[in-house]
Amino acid sequence: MLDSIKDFASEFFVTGDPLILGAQVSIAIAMVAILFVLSYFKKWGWLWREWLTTVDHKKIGIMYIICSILMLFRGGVDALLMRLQLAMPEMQFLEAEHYNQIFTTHGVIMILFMAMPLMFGLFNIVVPLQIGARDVAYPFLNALSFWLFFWGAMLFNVSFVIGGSPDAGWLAYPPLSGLTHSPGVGQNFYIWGIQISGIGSLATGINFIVTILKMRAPGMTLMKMPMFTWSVFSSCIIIIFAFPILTVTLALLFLDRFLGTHFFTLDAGGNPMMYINLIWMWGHPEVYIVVLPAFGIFSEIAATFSKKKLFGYKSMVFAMISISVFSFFTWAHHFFTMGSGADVNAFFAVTTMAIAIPTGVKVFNWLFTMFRGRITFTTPMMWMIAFIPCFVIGGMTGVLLSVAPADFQFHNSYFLIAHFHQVLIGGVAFGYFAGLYYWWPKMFGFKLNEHLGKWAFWFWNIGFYVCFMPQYVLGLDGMTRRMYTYDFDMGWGPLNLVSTIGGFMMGIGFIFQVWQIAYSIKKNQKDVTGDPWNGRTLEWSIPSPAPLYNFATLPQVEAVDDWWEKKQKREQGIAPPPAPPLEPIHMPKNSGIPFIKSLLWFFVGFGFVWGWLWMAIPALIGVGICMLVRQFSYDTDYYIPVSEVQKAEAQARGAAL
Ligand code: HEM
Ligand SMILES: [Cu+2]
Repeated sequence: MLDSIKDFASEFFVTGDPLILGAQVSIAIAMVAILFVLSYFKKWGWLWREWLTTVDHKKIGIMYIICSILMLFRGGVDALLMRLQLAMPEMQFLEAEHYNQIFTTHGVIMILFMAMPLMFGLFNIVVPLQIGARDVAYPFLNALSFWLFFWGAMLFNVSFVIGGSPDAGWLAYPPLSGLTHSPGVGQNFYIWGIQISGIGSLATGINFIVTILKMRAPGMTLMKMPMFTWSVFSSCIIIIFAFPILTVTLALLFLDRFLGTHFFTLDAGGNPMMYINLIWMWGHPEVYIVVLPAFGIFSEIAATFSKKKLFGYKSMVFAMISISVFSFFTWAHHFFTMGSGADVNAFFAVTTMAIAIPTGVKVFNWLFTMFRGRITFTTPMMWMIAFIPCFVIGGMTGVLLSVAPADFQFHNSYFLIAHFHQVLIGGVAFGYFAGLYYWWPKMFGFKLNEHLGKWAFWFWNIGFYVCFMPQYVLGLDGMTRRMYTYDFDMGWGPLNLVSTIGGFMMGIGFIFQVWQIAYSIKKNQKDVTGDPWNGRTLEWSIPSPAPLYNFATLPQVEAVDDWWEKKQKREQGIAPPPAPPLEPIHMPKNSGIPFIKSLLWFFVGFGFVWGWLWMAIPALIGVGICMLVRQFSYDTDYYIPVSEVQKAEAQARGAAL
């Protein structure tokens, strides 16, 4: 009896490595500390009422952002561990298997559990405020999306201490990810973690498309929408077409592993290349899902801090939409080496190169927006300016990779690693950082400290080039990706050392950011204007942080950059039309169901990971019950009476004077 418990425990808990043991101990301590603090300060009720059951888009946005910063920390630690291992030839810091796990978790976490939630956080915080709405179209679904993401991410992360991490790369190609080559549970954690959070992402895509189409303030026609909202719209269009592919692909992979079907096996009629095609039909659009909103952020920032209208609004919209369509026709550039022949490769090479055209249009639009503008070098603007050369180099190396015959040389080399980090860090990460700095005062009512922000900026930026430029050379010298160590004789040592130093400089940049956040919270220099950057769009017309109902009366929109135009008119002495009388405001009620239902999904996933149907099936029934309960709840909304709106407005505006 005792022996079988011991056997089970040794399979269940990840053991052996001191790094993992250390992490296990610190996770346990952190959890106990959190439980203690919540109980000691009697905060459980507050946590449940204010956060776990909230359907307020602003709070959901904040929760997304907190999670993504934690995930950036974990993904970043993974990155630095790998860089340490590669710093010198024949290093013996990580073993091969451990290295494989780390690049897999790093890739998955950075893209799916860092970039995606940071993006959704910004969607949530900004879009309803920018379009003059009181919430998203489906607030309940929005909360469900968040909690599905949260518990999916938890399921993925728990593999670090329970069962073992996946190690077949961030896209889990079979046959490596199949049962024969990955018999452990790590790959199941991968499938279920991504699957659960992926359903949440799909729901968010639907939610924001409906929000943008149906909830805009009166007068805001499509062509008067702020550019960030356009970018969210085009990103969500991609989400609703791409995420179902991911769901199906992972489901088929799971069937192969769980029931022994042969969709992607090498024998019995299966074909692993089918998986690779399918996963990239999602995977390539996915990179545009995350980069388009960054383009939107940069457009807002370029206009605001150059004090000029965005140059070429229409061409920008056209470029965004054409990128979202084109992104579906380039997937095979990830495996030109598959052997599909010259015609197929030529098609995908040309479509890939074609995407450079709308992207180039955007770069010129940003440059012309800044041209002759009165530029102020705030931190968001600095990230914006640094992004342009970085993204241009990344884009150009991308065009090099798209030359199919040349790609036979570059494929899976460090040249590729340098290229995609250049667009993912220089485009996506820098973009979201800029957005976070820009909208932070709207979220919390105070700015982040600019001085510390500039330190963070320089460490990240210089570190970036020091880390990734040498990798282009290493790639051309023949160093391939996912290599856990290399011989002294290869001569790759010095450049790798430089690259590692750059990686750690970015780590210091991150520490500065955390310090900056902590410092600014402590200082709490209130922004009483609601419009600290002299902004152009509607979110800056209301107090910060926005009141529960966002807009006491819905704004009447007349122009692109409506708020800017209204301010101009006011300066010219033209009085704004009198505000319409206040009316009771219709709001959604909080609900515990999204949290509980997603937690049940976690148990469904955990059960299937281990093949424990006794856990998975009851949890699945629980999910069904949650759906029924929601189906028959009729008391889901309420009205805020005028007197309360008046009180809240007086308070917020009072603070604003
Ligand atoms: C903070 C600085 C970062 C550093 C130093 C870094 C470093 C690395 C390293 C060393 C690898 C493994 C290369 C290999 O052995 O094949 C890697 C892979 C990868 N990174 Fe990063 N990375 C960083 C940030 C990011 C970000 C922000 C993203 C995405 C938003 C990202 C996405 C990926 C992906 C998708 C892979 C491929 C994983 C795989 O091969 O399965 N990285 N990175
Ligand atoms: Cu691609």
